[in-house]
Amino acid sequence: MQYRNPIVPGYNPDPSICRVEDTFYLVNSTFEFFPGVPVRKSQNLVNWELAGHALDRVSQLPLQGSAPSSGIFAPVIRYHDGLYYMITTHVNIMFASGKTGNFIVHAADPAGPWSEPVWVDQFGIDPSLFWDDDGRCYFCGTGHDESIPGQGIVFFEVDPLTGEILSEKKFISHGSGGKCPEGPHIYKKDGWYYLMLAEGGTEYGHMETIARSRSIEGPYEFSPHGPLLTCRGYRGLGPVQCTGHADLVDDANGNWWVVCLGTRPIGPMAHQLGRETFLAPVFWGEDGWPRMANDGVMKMEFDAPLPAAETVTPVSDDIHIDFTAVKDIGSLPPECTWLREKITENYRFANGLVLRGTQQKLSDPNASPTWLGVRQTQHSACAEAVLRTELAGGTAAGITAYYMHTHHYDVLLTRRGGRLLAQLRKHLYDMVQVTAELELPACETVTLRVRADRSLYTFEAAADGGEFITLGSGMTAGLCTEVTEHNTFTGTFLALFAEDGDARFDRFDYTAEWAKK
Ligand code: 6LW
Repeated sequence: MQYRNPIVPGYNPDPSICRVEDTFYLVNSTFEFFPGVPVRKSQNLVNWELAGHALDRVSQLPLQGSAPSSGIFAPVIRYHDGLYYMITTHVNIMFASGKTGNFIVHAADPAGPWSEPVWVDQFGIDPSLFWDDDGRCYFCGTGHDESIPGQGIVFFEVDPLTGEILSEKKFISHGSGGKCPEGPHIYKKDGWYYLMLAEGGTEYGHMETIARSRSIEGPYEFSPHGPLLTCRGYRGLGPVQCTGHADLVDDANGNWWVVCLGTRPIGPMAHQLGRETFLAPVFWGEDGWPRMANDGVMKMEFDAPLPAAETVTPVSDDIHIDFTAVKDIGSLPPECTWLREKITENYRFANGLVLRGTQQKLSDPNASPTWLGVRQTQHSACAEAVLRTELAGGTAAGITAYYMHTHHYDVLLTRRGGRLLAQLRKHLYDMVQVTAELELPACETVTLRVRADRSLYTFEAAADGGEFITLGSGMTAGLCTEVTEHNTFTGTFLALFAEDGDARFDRFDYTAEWAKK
């Protein structure tokens, strides 16, 4: 059956997947955004329902003051003996403690509630769990090997309910030669232990390598076929780039699949949607090595034997919210996301969503502005918001196309000297400028609109549902990961915001259009 990639579009990196009977569960990293680690479920690997988040309260996920692209790095989801486990790294805690940021939460229901964290005393990222046939649970993740010195894959037995380390730490691999061996997972099949790694860094040299051993502690021998998947070298000519950080899963029909992160650049080495989750079929050769279809090169479409293919329905990323019908913050769609802290008193529901704008602004580093966003999932996308015009002087509120505090374009309403103004405000690096301003007639509501494509974000405003007037545009390139000052790992959101006073929103509509073939 034909299916399209990415299976989880928009900023959803570092995927991990497991299967329980006929249902698949998938998690992604979330960095400085709250709630953390979305848990999606599917029976056909194409239609994914956002069941909840593994980290949905501050006691699990303190993000105040987190730098861009810090917070929650790669997660892993596994199931054993009636419980779901999610292990990940809070890198702020890792660096602040100098000891560890690796923690495990567990749940009987993947939709939650998930437990409070238990910590595993290992400095490094990308932790993973593996249960052997005898029920013993093992941790593997990155670590610094003093003996080389360098980054390696550290391995030890662990109690997944307490985080207690139960055996001596060993380094079982240093990769096949790519930089940053990370994202390890252990699998067992036909008497072999397989160790799969991400190598090469999560950019354009990324690859997923696989090795095997008859002993779980190794030594591990790498596949003679080279990387299971990559877009480096001669494989790097397609529309999907940076593939790596993968996880393997089989379905109830005995077919195997790999999920991995990848990017859909708008042009050579520039992507703004973030690293997304892709799916490809995997086949096991007579020699016992797994091979990804299409010679390990990710495609936008595959024709493959999907599980429960009869349940596949058309995929839509659209989100429509009538805030006048929403009674409280808990009733918002699960895709709604906050930047760092979800300060609930700044989000009130009274015949619409009243955002209480504070002194924390979109352009402040490490801040928690009043901000409510959804991930942009396709290059062609549109976000509309209907605001009431009862703004106090100096308040600014509207929609932001937001990558991070130094890279965002905002279409907003404000008042100055009693005049109602629509503005286009752009922040790129240390340049912040209102590049367009339009005085609006007296009106009850204003609809702000952002239309995105591979080249531009176009910003418009319409009074009382009338004709849209274009304020201007911003280059899509300005919101790309590759142009940020430091290495970043996130993606573009379309978000409502308010600064310096209250703003009331009647509705928010996000629509996205899959690229034509
Ligand atoms: C992830 C690690 C990585 O934990 O980036 O570059 C981190 N490689 O695998 C964040 O995605």
